[in-house]
Amino acid sequence: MKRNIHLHWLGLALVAATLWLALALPAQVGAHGPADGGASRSDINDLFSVIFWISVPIFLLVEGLILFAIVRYRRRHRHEMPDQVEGNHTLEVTWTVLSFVIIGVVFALTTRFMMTRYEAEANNGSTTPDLTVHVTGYMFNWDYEYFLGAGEETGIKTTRKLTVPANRNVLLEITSTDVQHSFWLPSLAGKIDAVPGYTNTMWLNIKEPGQYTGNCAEYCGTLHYDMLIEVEALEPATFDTWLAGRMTSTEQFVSIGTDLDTPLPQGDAARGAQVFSELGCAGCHGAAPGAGPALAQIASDATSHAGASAEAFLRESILLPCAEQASGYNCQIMPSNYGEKLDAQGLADIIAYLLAN
Ligand code: HEC
Ligand SMILES: [Cu+2]
Repeated sequence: MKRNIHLHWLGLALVAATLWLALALPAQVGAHGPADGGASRSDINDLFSVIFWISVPIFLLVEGLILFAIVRYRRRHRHEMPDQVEGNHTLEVTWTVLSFVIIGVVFALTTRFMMTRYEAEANNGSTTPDLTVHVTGYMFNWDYEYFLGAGEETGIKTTRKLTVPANRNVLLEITSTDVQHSFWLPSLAGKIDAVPGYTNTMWLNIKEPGQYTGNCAEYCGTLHYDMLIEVEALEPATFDTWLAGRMTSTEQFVSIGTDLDTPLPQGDAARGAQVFSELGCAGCHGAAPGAGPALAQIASDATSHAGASAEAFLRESILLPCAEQASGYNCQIMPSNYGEKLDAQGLADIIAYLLAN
């Protein structure tokens, strides 16, 4: 009997500890909310606060009632049968109606925010963006394509890193080529889904130049954690210089495609390391075998490939992942469009980097 009482206290202590944890954690969630820098962060924060403060009393009430019921209606003696209460129409109708009212209010606030303030604030009253970026998510990286105004081609494309001007209206048109991803920039503008076959939009008007990071917020596969978003917000004038420079180099850009034969220029290993990281190769090819084989030994492996030179082997492995399968791996996992993102120089640089390892 004594032991049972101890167990009761232990149970109560557990419930109390769980409650405390549950109450303490939402504060942490708040700390991850939008911070300075973005267009609509304060709106998102306000919305979060409203919902949070509606939830707090409900949570306390429900958990309090549970505790009350546990204590008040517990079985006190072995043979005692506590009161069996069943049903209460007034209460049931009340909480059903109340829930609907609360959900209705939250729905209305959210819709109002999404329909009006979310877009209008970044838009600064004008309807055309200064820069439009097509954002494409795929397993497991992000591609960006830049347009002036609402859609004038620049030819500029980047992977993983998004470069934008601060204090200007930037419209992101977000989609996906495979599964559902979510474009999340917690310190700038919240998150929005990247859905195949559908385009979602997000406005940015970043007040402070600097580096911002985000991540894919929809679990999409093995390397979901590595779908980083790197945003670099430049002073408008610096951005214009960057843009002009990139446009000139893109004009001369000739993608290598699936060309396995034209001789490559001299590669530069240091630049190759940079391209390797920009294109997200490192996500699959780390120091240890991951989604793809580790490439630390690739120099000697590649040399031992009968018939082909190390360079030819690497070139083929990068441009046509499925041409020659590394055993134990699925070649479909490696994106097959690197030939579109690389020119002869870029490919030569990556190969130089891999061979220098
Ligand atoms: C999403 C994962 C993923 C990414 C990103 C990726 N790879 Fe791969 N890679 C693989 C897989 C899986 C294989 C093994 C299948 C095969 O041989 O095609 C592979 C194979 C290779 C091989 C041949 C290795 C061998 O031992 O045969 C090379 C070289 C290579 N990748 C280079 C690159 C480079 C360079 C990049 C970036 C431009 C890159 N990979 C990006 C997954 C990836
Ligand atoms: Cu993802």
